[in-house]
Amino acid sequence: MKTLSLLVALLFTLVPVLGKDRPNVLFIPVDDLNSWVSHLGGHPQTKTPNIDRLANRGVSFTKAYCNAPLCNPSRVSLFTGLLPSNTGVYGNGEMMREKVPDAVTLMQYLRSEGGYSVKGGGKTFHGSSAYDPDSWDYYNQPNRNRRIAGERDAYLPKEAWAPWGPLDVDESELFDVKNVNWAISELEKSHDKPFFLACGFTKPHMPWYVPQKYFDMHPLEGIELPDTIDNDRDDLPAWGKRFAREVHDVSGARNFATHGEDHDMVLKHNQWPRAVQSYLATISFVDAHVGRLLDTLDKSDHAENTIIVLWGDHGWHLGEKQHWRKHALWEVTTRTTLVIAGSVGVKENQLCEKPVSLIDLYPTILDLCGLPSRDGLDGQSIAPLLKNPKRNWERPVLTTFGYQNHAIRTERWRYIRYVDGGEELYDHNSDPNEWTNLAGNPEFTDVISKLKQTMPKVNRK
Ligand SMILES: [Ca+2]
Repeated sequence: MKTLSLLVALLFTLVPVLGKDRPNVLFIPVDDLNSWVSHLGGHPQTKTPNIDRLANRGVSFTKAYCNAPLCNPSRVSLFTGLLPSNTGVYGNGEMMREKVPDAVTLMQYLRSEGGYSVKGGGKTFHGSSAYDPDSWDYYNQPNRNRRIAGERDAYLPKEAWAPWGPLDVDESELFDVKNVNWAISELEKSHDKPFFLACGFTKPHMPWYVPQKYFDMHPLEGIELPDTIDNDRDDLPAWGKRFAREVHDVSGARNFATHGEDHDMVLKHNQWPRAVQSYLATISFVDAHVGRLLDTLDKSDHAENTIIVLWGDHGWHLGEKQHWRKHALWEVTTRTTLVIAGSVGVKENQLCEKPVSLIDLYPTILDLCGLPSRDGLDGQSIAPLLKNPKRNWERPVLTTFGYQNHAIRTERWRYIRYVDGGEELYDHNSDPNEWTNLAGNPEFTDVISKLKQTMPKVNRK
């Protein structure tokens, strides 16, 4: 009798993580979203009430970093659970299945081991990898309406780099809105299996063309510019200067602003406030449609049993270090937004200040879904931080950009080492903007040699 009651008790313990009772996952990748969400304070004028209310329901990470500061390597790394130094995917040109043909993506694992239905739409992987047939049961890719083209300010001369401005269009015509509409239709259905639903936003990636109402939320007058100093690049080693100057696509350096450096062009045509306004407007556009997803989920049958994970794929500069876009290894390039909510036992309304990485998402989701951990993943589940955001957590975070260029971030330090041996060291206790490179200072030799030990020993070509 005693054995029987033990068996019954054991069954009840196991039931919540079996089959249909596993939690669903609503996965929200946001392209090129840095830390400019209101509750992280990345910019004082950003308005993201919906991402903030998601954060109120869970844990938001103040030190969340990408695995690579570029779409394709960042996403391949996240979805395979392998660091760029192990995938060999460093740029936007490499195909995931050519580099790591046997990788088992997060979606494949959820389907085979957890019985999940796995559907995605919009921008999840970069480019054609989105259609990776092994990764999805269904993929939604709305038509892009090529007739919708934004118009930059009419007074600008032809050579000005300024892909931003208000759009005169019904927003239901926009790609991200169409994709959210599809994800909403999925959330409104009942499902006979647990689901993993990825609804990936293509914004706030450039161009920053969104309807006027989002620009109206951020009046141009009084727009605050990021903190910068004029000579910030002087103490960078050669590769740091190169990353600051050029858009470096690993397959070959190139500068999108063909008539000069991005920052010079922005200054020349007085576009800095306009650019900041446009990025803020585009973030508010995304936030509004994240709100529609959350509203739908709240009203659905899945409200109580769905984990929500919202993440940006890397950071973005708007003039810090006189740099624009991503493609570098600094705080602003590598830091992103990461919010996890909706799982049983996750603390509500918490900011976690421990450094974490997008490489940790794969094992974390397995953990939250009650699946066995998988051997060979490079990340580590951060579920313990979701339950206790202040617990001890000393795990240096690695970001890689191109072959053998790495940055290590701990709670206090950022250490960068480039392929030619060039180094940068920043002390975030005294220099949160990373204005002073301490790498040449003998006082910090020991700090550097300790941080250096955490760099990858193997770098796949
Ligand atoms: Ca500097």
